[in-house]
Amino acid sequence: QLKVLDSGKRGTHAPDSAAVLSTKDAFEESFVRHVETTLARNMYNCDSLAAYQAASNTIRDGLLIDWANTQQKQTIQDGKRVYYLSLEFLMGRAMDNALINLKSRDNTKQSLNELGFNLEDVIHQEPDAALGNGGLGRLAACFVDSLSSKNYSGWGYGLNYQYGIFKQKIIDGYQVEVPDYWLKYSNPWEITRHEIQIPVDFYGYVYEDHDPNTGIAKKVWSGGERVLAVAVDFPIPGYNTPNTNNLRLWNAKPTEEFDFTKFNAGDYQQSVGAQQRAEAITSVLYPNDNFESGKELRLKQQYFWVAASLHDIVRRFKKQHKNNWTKFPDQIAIQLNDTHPTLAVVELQRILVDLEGLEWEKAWSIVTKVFAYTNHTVLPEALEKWPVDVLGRLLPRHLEIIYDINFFFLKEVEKKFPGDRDVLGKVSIIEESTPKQIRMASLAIVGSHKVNGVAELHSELIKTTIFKDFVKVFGEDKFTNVTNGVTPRRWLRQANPLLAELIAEKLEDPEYDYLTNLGNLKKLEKFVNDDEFLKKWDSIKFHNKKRLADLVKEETGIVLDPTVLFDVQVKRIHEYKRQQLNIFAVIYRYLRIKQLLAEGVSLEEIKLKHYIPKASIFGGKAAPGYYMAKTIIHLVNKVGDVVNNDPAIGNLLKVVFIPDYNVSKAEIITPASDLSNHISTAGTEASGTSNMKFALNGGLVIGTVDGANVEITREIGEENIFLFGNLAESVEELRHKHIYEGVKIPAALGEVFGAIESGLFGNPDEYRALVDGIRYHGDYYLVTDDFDLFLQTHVKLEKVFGHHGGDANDSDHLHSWVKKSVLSVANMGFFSSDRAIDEYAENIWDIEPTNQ
Ligand code: Z16
Repeated sequence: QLKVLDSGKRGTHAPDSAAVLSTKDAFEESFVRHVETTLARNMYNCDSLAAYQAASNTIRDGLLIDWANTQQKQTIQDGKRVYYLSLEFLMGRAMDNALINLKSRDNTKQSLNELGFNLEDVIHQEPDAALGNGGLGRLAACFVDSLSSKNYSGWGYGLNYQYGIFKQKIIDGYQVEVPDYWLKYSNPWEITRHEIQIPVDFYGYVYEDHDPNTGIAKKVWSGGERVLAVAVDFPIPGYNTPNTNNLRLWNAKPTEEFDFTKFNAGDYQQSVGAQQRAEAITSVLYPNDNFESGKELRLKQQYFWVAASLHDIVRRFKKQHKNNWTKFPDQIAIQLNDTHPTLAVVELQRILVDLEGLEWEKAWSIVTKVFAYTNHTVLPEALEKWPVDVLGRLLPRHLEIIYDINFFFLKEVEKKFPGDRDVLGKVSIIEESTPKQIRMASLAIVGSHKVNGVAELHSELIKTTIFKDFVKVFGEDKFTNVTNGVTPRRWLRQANPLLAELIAEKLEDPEYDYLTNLGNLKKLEKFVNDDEFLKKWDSIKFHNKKRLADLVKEETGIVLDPTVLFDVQVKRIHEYKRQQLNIFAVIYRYLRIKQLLAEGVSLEEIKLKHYIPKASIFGGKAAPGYYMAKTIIHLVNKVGDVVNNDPAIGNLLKVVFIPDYNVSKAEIITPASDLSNHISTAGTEASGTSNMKFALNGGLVIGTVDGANVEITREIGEENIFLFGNLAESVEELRHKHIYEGVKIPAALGEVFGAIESGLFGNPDEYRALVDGIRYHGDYYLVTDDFDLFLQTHVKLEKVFGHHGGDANDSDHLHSWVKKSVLSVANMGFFSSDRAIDEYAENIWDIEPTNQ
């Protein structure tokens, strides 16, 4: 034990964020110090990138003190903490968000000005932290923001991928993937905890041993390969509170242990090389959204992350509460974000039984109290299953435990439904297929005390379809709903500062307290007949559209007229999300315009009588191995080439594909939409979260009766949204009909197919799979059933939009469209991720906010 003399200074702290960021002098002093010491540069030789690094290091310094104070406070209060286990955290940029949450944006802007920099330029230097694919990863990012902002004690646990989601380039209309090496310049927001290194084992074998004291037999796993998990922490500031939680992501590092047999055999190079391969585990994020490819490295990532996180959680518990295991579920809740972390259930059981010597039953009752599982999809191709032999080779002891869990579980099921082989087969964790597979969702359900879906419709669907047999076994109460939400700090205040400001003014809320009390938006309703207000509202949308037009010009060279209807669909490209439905309708519109022109109708007359001017704006990434999604991207780009270069069309129609859609681009695109598309085949989109972001920013929605669209409609009123399409309850029958009676192609869609096949958009063979999938292979996503309804809904909504969007003096537009926009925003309070987190806290985690 080292003796340290207490000089009376041990309680001293460096300045916290309030001290560093609330005065210009403090900020500037720290900034200059970071330029000169951290960066080893000087103020004469300081570009925007260096300024970004100096500024973020300054903010980071303050945050770390807030972080330390928070952790100390939380430890003393000794309340329950939630751990959110997610393989993806799609954080985006950190700097602007930190300044907003710390309420230090104005001071920092002025300080940077005095130093000769522009805050916006500096903010744009930061690369996105893109450690996620889409909705699931961004939800995790919104949730950690809400955990801090609502004063909960809650940590995120994930992986620190060296490469995030690939960057998308569009070359000749094709998607090309470029690696995203986001850590090129050192990352000021991450703190590597070199002292926290956790060994994680793989492979090896299991043998039986006896406890030397009791003589009781026990299983011992002797691993064959060891990798170290090193903790990398990201402080998560809350809005308007000192509460600062932690996001801990793991890096894989080789152990220092050495393969001496190889070394002694003179194979030094080989030996070092094998060690170095450990780092591959955390090198790259799997780029699939709603699809599981079943690769062994993915399973390795999952176990590495889960083992390190649980070891960390258990170590922290033991420091406070020794081996008082019955207290464990009172102190700790663990949320499984999808089935990716399901091995955590098995790992905790292994720790308690094999390492801590608890009896199986006692351990299992702790495990099932701790875990809860969120399901995010019903798509069969997204449900994780691991072949028994793959898992057994990588994790031999875990496979035994899974079999034991299944054995005890099926025994209970058998008691409840004696002799019902059918139910047993359906709920078994092991699927008796060739090869045998482990159903991760079944394991997650059996190991959890609550299972939730992410929107009402979805939560009902899982109870009646994929999990219906588990409802029979466990009863209804285990299955619940928590509708998703989004953080209004990033998705309103940060993305749309002008609208956020107008709202603050109207709510007489100069401190922007509504950002953590989003229900207050309701008060906007009373201004809905105030023309001055409506004009201001509309002019902010116009400003945001100009900002997007600038981005589009920069990225694609295409010039958009900001007065036309901006019709947006940005999200991962997937057949179930039906970007193909959208682009087919665009093609139809183009064909009709061409036909009218050919009949001698003038452009002006077409605008007045047939089609209002609009820009169709697409964006999103396709998984690199998803051929059909890539075909859709290609078609959108080729349609754009034809339409945008047709001099007869003018501004009547433009088609844009924005490359590399990501969080920071979403912050520009979302506030600029007049209309956004959420048009998945009914029953396929679990929730959707961009629908919430668009509506919160005053964009109207065209959507199917799917996911959270249903609840958005309930909140904002059906007169303020454009719903269309067949309902989820009809899908099965329609699919059946397609197969047994053939697919009927509506006339309008037939014309579109004809144009594609004529070669109007290049070699028709390129689109063969897309068209034939509909014509000859059953039209699984019901494009034919919803196509005409989609067109009709457009006719209706375009009448409401009118001809002069963006013209503040068009009173028709103001009193129809803009009013709907205001009423949407006023009623979107429910969709704050703060509300979602409160529901998890109360109904699933049983935790209360900490005292601040
Ligand atoms: C994902 O992004 C989602 C589900 C899933 O199983 C896997 C991934 Cl990577 C999405 C859903 O598709 C979307 O509807 C939902 O809003 C989002 O998860 C968050 O719940």
